[in-house]
Amino acid sequence: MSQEQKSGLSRRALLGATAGGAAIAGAFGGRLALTGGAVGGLTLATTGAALAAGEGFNVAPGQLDTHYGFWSSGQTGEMRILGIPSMRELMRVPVFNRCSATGWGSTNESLRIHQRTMTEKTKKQLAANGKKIHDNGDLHHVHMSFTDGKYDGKYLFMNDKANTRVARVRCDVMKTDAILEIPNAKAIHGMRPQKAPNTKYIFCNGEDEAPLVNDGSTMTDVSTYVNIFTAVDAEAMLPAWQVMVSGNLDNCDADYEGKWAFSTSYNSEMGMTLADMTAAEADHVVVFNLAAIEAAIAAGEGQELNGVRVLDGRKDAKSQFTRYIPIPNNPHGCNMAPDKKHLCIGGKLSPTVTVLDVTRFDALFNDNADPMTTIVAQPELGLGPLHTAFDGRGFAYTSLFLDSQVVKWSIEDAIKAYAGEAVDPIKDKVDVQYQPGHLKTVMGETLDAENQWLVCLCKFSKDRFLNVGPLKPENDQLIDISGDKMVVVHDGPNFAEPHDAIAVAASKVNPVSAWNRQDKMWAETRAQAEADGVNLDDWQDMVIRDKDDPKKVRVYMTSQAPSFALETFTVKEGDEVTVIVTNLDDIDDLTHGFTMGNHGVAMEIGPLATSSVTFTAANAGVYWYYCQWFCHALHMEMRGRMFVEPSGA
Ligand code: CUK
Ligand code: CUA
Ligand code: CA
Repeated sequence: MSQEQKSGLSRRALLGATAGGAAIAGAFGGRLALTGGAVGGLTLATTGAALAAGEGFNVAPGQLDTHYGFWSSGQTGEMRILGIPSMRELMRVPVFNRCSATGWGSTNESLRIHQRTMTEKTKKQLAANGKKIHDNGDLHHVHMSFTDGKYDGKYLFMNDKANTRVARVRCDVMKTDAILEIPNAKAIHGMRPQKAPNTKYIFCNGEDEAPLVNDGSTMTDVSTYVNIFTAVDAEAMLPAWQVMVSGNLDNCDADYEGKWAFSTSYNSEMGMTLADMTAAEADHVVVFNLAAIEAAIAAGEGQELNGVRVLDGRKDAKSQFTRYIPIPNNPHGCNMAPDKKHLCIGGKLSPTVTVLDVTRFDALFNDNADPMTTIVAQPELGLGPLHTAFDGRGFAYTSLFLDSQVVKWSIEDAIKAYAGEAVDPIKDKVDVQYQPGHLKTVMGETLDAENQWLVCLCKFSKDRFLNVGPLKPENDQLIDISGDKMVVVHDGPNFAEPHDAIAVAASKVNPVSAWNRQDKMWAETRAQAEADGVNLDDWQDMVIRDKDDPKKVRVYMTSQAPSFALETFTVKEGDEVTVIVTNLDDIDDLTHGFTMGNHGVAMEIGPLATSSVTFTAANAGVYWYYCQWFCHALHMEMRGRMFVEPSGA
């Protein structure tokens, strides 16, 4: 047996243990071994068929893709833009991470966005560690803003599970323009925009349980723990309201009428150990009644905590804010179908997807109807169903983590089968490589669902690419779903760890090629320039020492290929230096950079943009600065010197 086969088998065994939990390890163990063998054997056959059928995905050099793919990056903390169907990576947009190329996380403009809503606790935590911002994030979900159930091309929203944040990216410039640290909640995981009538709210699931006032006064008494669902005002990027729930919160979605949000919970047990979290036969989906919540918020109900009004939607409170629908053990995915009616809940530890009819949710609140009456189907699809995607023909596609497959099934037939008719809802299964998490049809989370492509985001790639060491890439696969049979047509290696993606028709997204000089991104920098008597829209080559704080020096310079307006500038040892660069080139694709040698300072300045960065010049001497983005035949010559005079001088 080769080394690869050995490591593959041992990882499968490990997966069985971690994914299934102690209680079900035995049940999955036998099946897993079979799956491992089957997948290995089928790989070649699948690939062969794909190469023959996969014409449409091949986008020739110079040709443009038909769709944008907006990818999460998990623990890398950025957002990525891919082209579909080519699966070419087009751009990385730093969000929660620091970026060496663009200076995100070190420019003053990005630091302001990072610090806008930072809590005092976070500031204290960071300061104690000599930092100004968190430089990591765990970005699982990217979603676009909606108008009337369709993408409107305005914003992209994304979560940070690691540091309890939500961020927004502007689609006109594809830059992060707001980061919100959500108070009271812990670990924002599932996150979705309201679909209709438009994206007024971003719904955010707090996954981790903690005392509501988490100040150490109660720690081991789990009865004091809560989980919090947050609605964020999408325009202001501030919390609108919060609801305490029973159990924890995993994934969420919203309906197409603008009435409900809903979240899965895998820990209705409020267990603190794996055994406890998987102990109950059923967990639940929480349904949030937006009208009832808004009325209560308007009436000033609940309690104010850290600037947010918090309502009690826990089971014991018997409120009109929430209802709880039982779902088999530890559900995961929460996906609203574009038929406006059916909500699909991935079973994870159960081989089923539970289909809920959201038009029956009114009765849950108005008549206290039995929650089970909202369940209209529960097809058994395979092992480890996680997420479900939809096309425009009534088919659903569910990822089977443990089976390493995608299953195509008919929602209508699943409903018939649940009602007792002898019909098999499963239409096709295809092997994917390997262990899929999210999967996405093109436009499938909107009323414009299409029928051509499915992207399947596999957690492992194992033997699909050249070996790059113990850490392997993930594998995003493109599947042609236009025919009766699904065909895997492309492998796309990807770095840690894209959980989720959306695919958006190119016509919906219209980014600019040069910045607007009045852009709000550098509004504060502009205000400072005005106070310094500097016109940021004109040629600048000025060094200004602050009148009130003579340790502070501001260095203004324009950049125009291939030179900076300042070839030298002089400061004193110990000065706090702010360099403000405006790129006067308005030519397509002409980005400059500013890197100060040996100071850990680097940033991007896009066409007509202004960027600034602040550092302390701690050591006397000569330091070269240079443009780090290739801009001209004389790009190497685009450099200058900073003279740092000894402090005694
Ligand atoms: S979760 Cu990652 S595979 Cu964070 Cu969307 Cu399901
Ligand atoms: Cu400017 Cu390189
Ligand atoms: Ca559970």
